Amino acid sequence: MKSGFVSILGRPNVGKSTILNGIINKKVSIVTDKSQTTRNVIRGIYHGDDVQIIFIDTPGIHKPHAKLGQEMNNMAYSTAHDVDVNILVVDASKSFGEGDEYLLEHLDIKNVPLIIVLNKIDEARITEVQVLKDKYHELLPEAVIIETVAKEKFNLDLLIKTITDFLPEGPEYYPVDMVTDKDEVFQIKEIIREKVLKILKEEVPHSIAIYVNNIEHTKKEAHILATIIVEKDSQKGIVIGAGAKRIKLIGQKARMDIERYLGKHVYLELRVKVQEDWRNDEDLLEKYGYKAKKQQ
Ligand SMILES: Nc1nc2c(ncn2[C@@H]2O[C@H](COP(=O)(O)OP(=O)(O)OP(=O)(O)O)[C@@H](O)[C@H]2O)c(=O)[nH]1
Ligand SMILES: [Mg+2]
Repeated sequence: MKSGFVSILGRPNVGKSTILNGIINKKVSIVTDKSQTTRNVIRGIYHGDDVQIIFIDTPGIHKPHAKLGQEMNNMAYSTAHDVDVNILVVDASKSFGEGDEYLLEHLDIKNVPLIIVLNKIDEARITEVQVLKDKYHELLPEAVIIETVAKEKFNLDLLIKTITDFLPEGPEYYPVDMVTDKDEVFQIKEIIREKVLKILKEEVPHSIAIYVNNIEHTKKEAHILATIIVEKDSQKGIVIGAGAKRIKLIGQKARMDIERYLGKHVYLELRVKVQEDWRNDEDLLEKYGYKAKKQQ
């Protein structure tokens, strides 16, 4: 059988996690319309006919403003070397700019076969796609270029086929029933964070982290206590909302998804806590699971 590791790289919000979920056919990585949704390295395992591909979803590479952002970039950079194939995902509806230059300057993808995925072609003009193709062909002449609409799974089958052609003969690294390397606590944290990202606007989502204090399982139920960490008092008020309406909505939406994920009834209690400037605090970054070296 063929098998190997594939890193999914790119700027924030280009559709990396959507590609992973589309290929795995299961939501292993959260997706929102906000930049910097993914904050960790997340493995998703594709089990095909005589092929196993371990995809590594990564945080979007961006010019960092806090230590958290640096750690997120480092997670992405560090996955690009020890893989069999790199996928560089590009938003085809946007023209090539500073953010793309920043990525190419900082990311070392020279020595590994590269597939450039021009995603969101549903939102791009044919002429714009051609300009991007010419640009990437000039910059990275060895790379294979594929156009996709990840949201509709368009051309993801072609992407799998193209990756498989690059892969060596290898072992089955993961058992067939395993689709991700992330555990229950991680998935629960991410479900809650996704709801916060979706319900809150602009700056606040970047300032939050989720901490799962406790999970108690019985056969039919799970009792979960989790804390939404914010950076400032003012953000605490925003998360809670007038008459606690917003936190209730976050809790309701998260509970429904966690119930689907665990397959049992869930009681979810959410608290909000201010932890000033946690995004620049090494110890707190580690506590909340955002230190690059801890991901390896
Ligand atoms: N129109 C269109 N939207 C897409 C497509 N693929 C993904 N999206 C949307 O783009 C947004 C970002 O998708 P994500 O998968 O979270 O992007 P990401 O690259 O993982 O983002 P980060 O985790 O922040 O780095 C979401 O709103 C998706 O629904 C596509 O092919 N077409
Ligand atoms: Mg993502």
